Amino acid sequence: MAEITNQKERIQQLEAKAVELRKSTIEMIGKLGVGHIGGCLSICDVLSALYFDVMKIDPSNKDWQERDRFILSKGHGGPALYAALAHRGYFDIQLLDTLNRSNTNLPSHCDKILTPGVDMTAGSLAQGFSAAIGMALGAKIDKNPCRIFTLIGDGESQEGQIWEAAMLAGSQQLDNVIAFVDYNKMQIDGYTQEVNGLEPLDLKWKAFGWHVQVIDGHDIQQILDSIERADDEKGRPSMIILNTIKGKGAYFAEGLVGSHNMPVTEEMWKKAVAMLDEGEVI
Ligand SMILES: Cc1ncc(C[n+]2csc(CCOP(=O)(O)OP(=O)(O)O)c2C)c(N)n1
Ligand SMILES: [Mg+2]
Repeated sequence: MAEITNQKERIQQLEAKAVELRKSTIEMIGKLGVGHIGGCLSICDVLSALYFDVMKIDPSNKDWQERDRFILSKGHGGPALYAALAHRGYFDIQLLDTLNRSNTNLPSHCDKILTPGVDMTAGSLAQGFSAAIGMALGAKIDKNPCRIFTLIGDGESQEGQIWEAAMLAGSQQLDNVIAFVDYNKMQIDGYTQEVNGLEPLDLKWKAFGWHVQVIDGHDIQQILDSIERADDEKGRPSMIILNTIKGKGAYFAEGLVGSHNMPVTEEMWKKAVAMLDEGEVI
């Protein structure tokens, strides 16, 4: 009974964290006036699970060799990652107000030299994923027990470079990789299925030698369970396909292709944050 209560509390805390990450992301982009809000809000739940539960990390020792890594290959999701890093204690939350301004440590796309806690520079789609697979191979050679988590977009999945790296990870049996696709069904120009369809996405990853799971990317319990199963899987890398909603949690962005990189006014961000504060589900 106590175990069930603890698990319920654990999930509730991570759900609450995800709301905090969404609020910070909306506020950060809103204060700047424009940004990739759609693709940031679709990944807040997985970021909450990773940074506040799953990953073996230590913000006070950010260069710890055996730490787990997270590579946000869709680097335009930087603001959501910055929210997670700030709330996890890598830097002052006030710094979020400097997003993408001159001399900032928080550029719109991730930069590992500038931002404490960022494990790889990204922004040119698919390069982060290749780097993640290279890191995993390096960790195996070094006998470093760390895990490499990485996240790609669904539009990003159309890049040939993704599949080169996928093939290598499968053939090298890199079971220290746990990857996610943010399957929000939308990319910069429209619906992914119309631009260059990915289906059957699960079978494609399986064919490349990966263990594959398909889950609701906004359900913390499913995210935790799928990572646990991925951890248990030996001899092959793991892909977790997250069914998500672009712009999740912001009334002006949710489910809209136009939320890819959109202007956000003060009125919009304040109303959206207030709605999240009041627990209003849209
Ligand atoms: C190599 C490369 N080509 C094009 C772009 C421009 N670009 C940035 S985001 C994006 C769409 C990505 O879509 P998706 O992966 O679905 O991410 P989401 O917007 O859903 O977060 C494009 C084409 C880029 N950053 N890198
Ligand atoms: Mg997408």
